[in-house]
Amino acid sequence: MYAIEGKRIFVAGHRGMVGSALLRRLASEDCEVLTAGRGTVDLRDQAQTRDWMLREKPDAIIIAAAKVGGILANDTWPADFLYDNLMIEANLIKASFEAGVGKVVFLGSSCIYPKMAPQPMREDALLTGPLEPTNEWYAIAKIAGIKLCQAFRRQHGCDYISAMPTNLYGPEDNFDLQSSHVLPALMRKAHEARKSSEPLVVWGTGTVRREFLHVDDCADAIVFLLRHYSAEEHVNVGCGADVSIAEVATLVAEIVGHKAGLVFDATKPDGTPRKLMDTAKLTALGWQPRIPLQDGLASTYSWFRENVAGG
Ligand code: GFB
Repeated sequence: MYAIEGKRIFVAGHRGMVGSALLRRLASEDCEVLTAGRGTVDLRDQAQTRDWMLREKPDAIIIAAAKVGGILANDTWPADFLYDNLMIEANLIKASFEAGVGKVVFLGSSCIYPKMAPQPMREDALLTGPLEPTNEWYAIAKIAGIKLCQAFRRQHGCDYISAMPTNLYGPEDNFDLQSSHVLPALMRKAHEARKSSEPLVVWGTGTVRREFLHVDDCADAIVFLLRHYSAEEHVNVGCGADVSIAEVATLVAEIVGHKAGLVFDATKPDGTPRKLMDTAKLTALGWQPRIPLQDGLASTYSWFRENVAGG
């Protein structure tokens, strides 16, 4: 439906895990990729964002720029997660309209759904119940982004769409133990403890379940939706299977070679009990993930060793 050949595509947030995966994915396409580092334009600043967009006039934009983090970061910095994300998306979506951008893909998160949404979570579960308290600030910003795309589509006929990825992992992830998501944290902790008899410390009870998708699969799905999807409702992006945190911690420990077992830190929050996406809509459009969890974790661990841990 939307030909990207010969187009100028702005990847907002190209230094992040998703943005850098989009650059890798788009490198094989016949399109020009535009990027803007933080030193060039602060996307939280309306005038800077508008000026840059009016000057560059991209044909399409993928909004991968966001303030992101794991459960503790979300819980600790609610103002940043709400304000920064509202500003980034509002500035980019309005500036896209003003600059005549032909297609916008806005990226959200599976935490937009109610804490107790029926599993697997369908797109129409949005706004049917209360959110998970640890990440409601981020979720509300992302829900506002979906609604802003829908509003511009309704009022002005803009081809703005939204994709909701599940929990992602892969190269360029944040491995900082306080602000990261679960997989990079477990990988780092297992790596650092692998030669000792120290158990791997897992936050929460380990019983909650998450669906993990490799970021290269996610980038592929986003480019697929950029090309093939144009409608008001957002689309879930996931792999359709979940694991418990204890199971995935065991898998990480095996991959890393950590053998001293797991211990659970109940002082840390569990968050949502389960977050499994219903991916029927994306599957019906013709997209499938390719990277099994075990392979994706093994290659991410190699990336971590080479790029973060120093061997
Ligand atoms: O990945 P994570 O931080 O985020 O945590 P959420 C997932 C689960 O893993 C929680 C547990 O139950 C954590 O308690 N966990 C175990 C750990 N060990 C660790 C650890 O060492 N570090 C971390 N971070 N978790 C985020 C949202 O929720 O997911 C965001 O806060 C966003 O808004 C993102 O939606 C995708 O899956 O709970």
